[in-house]
Amino acid sequence: MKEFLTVCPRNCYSTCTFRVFTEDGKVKRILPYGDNLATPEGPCIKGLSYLEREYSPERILYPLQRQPDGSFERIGTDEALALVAARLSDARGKHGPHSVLFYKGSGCSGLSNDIASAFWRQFGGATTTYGNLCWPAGLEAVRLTLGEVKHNLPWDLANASMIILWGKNSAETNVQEMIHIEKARDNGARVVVIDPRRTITADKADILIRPRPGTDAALALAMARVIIDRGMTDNEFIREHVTGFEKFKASLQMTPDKAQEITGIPADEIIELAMAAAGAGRLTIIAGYGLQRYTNGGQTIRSILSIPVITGMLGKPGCGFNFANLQSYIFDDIKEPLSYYPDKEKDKPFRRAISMATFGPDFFALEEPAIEVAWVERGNPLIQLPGSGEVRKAFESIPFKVVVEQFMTDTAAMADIIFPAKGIFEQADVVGSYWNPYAQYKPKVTDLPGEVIPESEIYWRLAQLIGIPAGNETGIPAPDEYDNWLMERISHTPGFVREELFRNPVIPEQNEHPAYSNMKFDTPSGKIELWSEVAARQWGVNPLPAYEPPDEFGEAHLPFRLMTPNIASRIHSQFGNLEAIKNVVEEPVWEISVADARRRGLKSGDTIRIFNSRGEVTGRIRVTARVMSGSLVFPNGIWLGEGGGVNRLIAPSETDMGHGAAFHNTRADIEKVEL
Ligand SMILES: Nc1nc2c(c(=O)[nH]1)N[C@H]1C(S)=C(S)[C@@H](COP(=O)(O)OP(=O)(O)OC[C@H]3O[C@@H](n4cnc5c(=O)[nH]c(N)nc54)[C@H](O)[C@@H]3O)O[C@H]1N2
Ligand SMILES: Nc1nc2c(c(=O)[nH]1)N[C@H]1C(S)=C(S)[C@@H](COP(=O)(O)OP(=O)(O)OC[C@H]3O[C@@H](n4cnc5c(=O)[nH]c(N)nc54)[C@H](O)[C@@H]3O)O[C@H]1N2
Ligand SMILES: [Mo]
Repeated sequence: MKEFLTVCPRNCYSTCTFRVFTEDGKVKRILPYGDNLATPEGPCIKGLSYLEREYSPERILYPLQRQPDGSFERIGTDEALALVAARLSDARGKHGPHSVLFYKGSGCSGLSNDIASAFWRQFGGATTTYGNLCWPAGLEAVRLTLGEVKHNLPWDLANASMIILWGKNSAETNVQEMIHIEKARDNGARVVVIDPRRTITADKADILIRPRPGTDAALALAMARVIIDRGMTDNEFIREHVTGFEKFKASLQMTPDKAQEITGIPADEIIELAMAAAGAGRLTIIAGYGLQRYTNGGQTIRSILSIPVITGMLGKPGCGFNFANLQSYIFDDIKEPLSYYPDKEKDKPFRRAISMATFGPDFFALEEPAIEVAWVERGNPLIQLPGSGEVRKAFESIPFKVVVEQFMTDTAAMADIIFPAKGIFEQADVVGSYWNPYAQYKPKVTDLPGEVIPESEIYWRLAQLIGIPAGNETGIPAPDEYDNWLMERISHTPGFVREELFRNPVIPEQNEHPAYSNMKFDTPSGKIELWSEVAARQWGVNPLPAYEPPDEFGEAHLPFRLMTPNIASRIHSQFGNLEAIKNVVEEPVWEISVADARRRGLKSGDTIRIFNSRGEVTGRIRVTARVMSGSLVFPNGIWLGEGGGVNRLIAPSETDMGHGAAFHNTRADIEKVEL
């Protein structure tokens, strides 16, 4: 057997390194790689399922063309490329390049994705999206406060004496982090989870605090007030490194009693938590992404971040604020956050952009030219975008759609032409991470099956057909230039040795650990900004961290709030179709609290209709004490055929900063369906 070291390119914190073994050109075995200190125990169940996924009979291996009756038929690659090239040329010739929509999701990371941007630039531009479904409110909040988004090495958690997992469910979404949290506990650390749900992460913690969804800023600000009132701040740290502290202090109207009213957490628990945090000595707060997908999400993150700031728990071992660590994003084009901003002036000649969070309404508000051709890759917008009813209508209205996919997703099912997408083992690439500190090389391990060609080659061949300048210089390398292109691409980046990258994961030289230990903050004042002029100017929010109740979108009268978290067995809409996964997980169900079930006369297994002004879905319920009264919980990413489609109920709306999607503000009511 031949052995390779590779990395999982899914959109996940862990970005696990693992060893793969091939025989006769097929991957036979996957084993952990202990020398990546962040992910020493190897991949999760999804990573192990690559053995099935890459060879799944459901994988699309040939280009497919939609037939008049809606079914798909295999079509030759040359023919498919010619058809698509003709539609693209025609749209561009008649209506300009902005009549083509380029939509990319987060399905596969790596430098090769740059080739898509290069192609569309050479095409003359396109209509694209800005913002992001995932994390931009929090990224922006950290950036406004600290200048850069980074944190200590994952294994430094073992040095913490207290860890607060604030709205993060690591046991499902970052399983590798639990290794380091367990070490901290062995060393005597206290672990607190703050989450409206009792997650499986909470099962492994010492304390669970369950605020009402969307109210964490009130909790954090009350804690800050307790810390200040009791004289537990680090005054020297504040004097040296923080701006706006006096204004912040003067603004703090949030007493523990008031926070109790808002969050539902008893005032004495708030006081106790605040004092434990300030007195911890080495406090690490790990903030997840669920709690920033609200209309107040950015301000929530700024409020929580005020706690390590006023207690001086930054820049030291065992301390910090872990939201994301972008220190392995060393390659210019994948660096945050530039691609997330609608830099309208700069981008004008290249593109017209609509917000991902409000895709449906933005799409229908587009002026001339209308969209003639859509190109979708690495994403499943029909399932993952909020307001998915409008998203469906938008796609239905587009005359010609191309989707590059591995499986027949709900989005692929709407395509006119499907190009089969490469698998994890089938093209070399370089992958960064937002948690794992290593930059990693992903080698080509197996040949491409069927008639699969990677996107890089699809673009190169289309460029030939359309008459777009292609080749290494234009960023659209020919297939036999691809490896050189990748090599060159990484050679210009300082901070790591290229040859070493081919051997093992590399922590770039410029990785700062502990993060912020040089006490340089890339903010306008050069200090940590509790008061941020930029926040007020750019996003129209209070320049100080503040609590705003979450917007109810005019549906405050509906009794339930929808929570649509991520689950261990899938990455959003991926993996759920595999036998390896189906064998170990139950069908997705709607979770409802014991109290609400009793009130509505419901029991586990009943079918309910979940509805609001935007639409309805139906599903079976599970009655559980893990969910708070007033919440309904259903995982995101479930395909329509599996009973998904929850994003139909979710209003297309942006977070307070960063152009994120406020998925979790949604309210709904339920009704029992008599079968
Ligand atoms: N297995 C698996 N791993 C994944 C993913 C996946 O789909 N599956 N997705 C990856 C991606 S793209 C992302 S963005 C991350 C997300 O990783 P996480 O941030 O851990 O995941 P979420 O499920 O979005 O949210 C975390 C928790 O926030 C809680 N929450 C919701 N609202 C509130 C609130 O108002 N206050 C508080 N305190 N908590 C709240 C939810 O109950 C949930 O348990 O995970 C990555 N890793
Ligand atoms: N209601 C609700 N909705 C949410 C969220 C939520 O919390 N609640 N979370 C949001 C978040 S955090 C995120 S990140 C988004 C994720 O939403 P998306 O970015 O759409 O991600 P996935 O659902 O993982 O779909 C990725 C697709 O890419 C395909 N793919 C994999 N590899 C390749 C490749 O190499 N090439 C091509 N062309 N395709 C490939 C996969 O088969 C899969 O169908 O969803 C968001 N949607
Ligand atoms: Mo995400």
